[in-house]
Amino acid sequence: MAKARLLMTGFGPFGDVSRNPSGWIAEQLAQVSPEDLQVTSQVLPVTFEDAPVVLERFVNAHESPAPRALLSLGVHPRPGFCLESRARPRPTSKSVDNAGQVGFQGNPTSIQLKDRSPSFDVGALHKALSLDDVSISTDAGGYVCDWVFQHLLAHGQRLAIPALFLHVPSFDQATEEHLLEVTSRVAHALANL
Ligand code: PCA
Repeated sequence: MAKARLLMTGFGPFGDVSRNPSGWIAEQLAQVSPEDLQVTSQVLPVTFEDAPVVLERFVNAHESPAPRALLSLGVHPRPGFCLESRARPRPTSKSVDNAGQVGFQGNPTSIQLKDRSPSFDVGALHKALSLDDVSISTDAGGYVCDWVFQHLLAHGQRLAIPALFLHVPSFDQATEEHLLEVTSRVAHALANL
């Protein structure tokens, strides 16, 4: 049987994160494609303007035949993993991105979002995963991850497939093995909804 295809993104370096685990995980899982999954990945730049553009190009290039799900990853400064359950309409963080911008400076986007939350029951997915250091978050941070999350949701809605944002801990807080293990479990659960 053909493997289920999942599109995964992570981010490159930014601020004081010189090695971003999210981009690393996405690249690793595309190489080893866990269990019955075929992961195709893309590393996004940490800029409000370019990240959604690179995301759109990536999804468009791989949307036929339709992937089973979309999963975006980003690092956060906390221990543990967060399944993000709500995206903000506009960035609110005061931190500059890699282009020196605070928030999105371009024209208002034409994103058509029916809902700012994933189309499936994140609570049920969380319960099914049953992993100690994975929790549900209602605040994706208001920075570039949050901004990408709403674009990701729009792609998921357009393609009628599940889309999810997962915040992962830094390399200081989790081993490489654990980062790969938890992310592949989430990817697997998402692709099998
Ligand atoms: N984390 C940042 C942006 C890129 C990343 O990996 C965030 O949480 O918004």
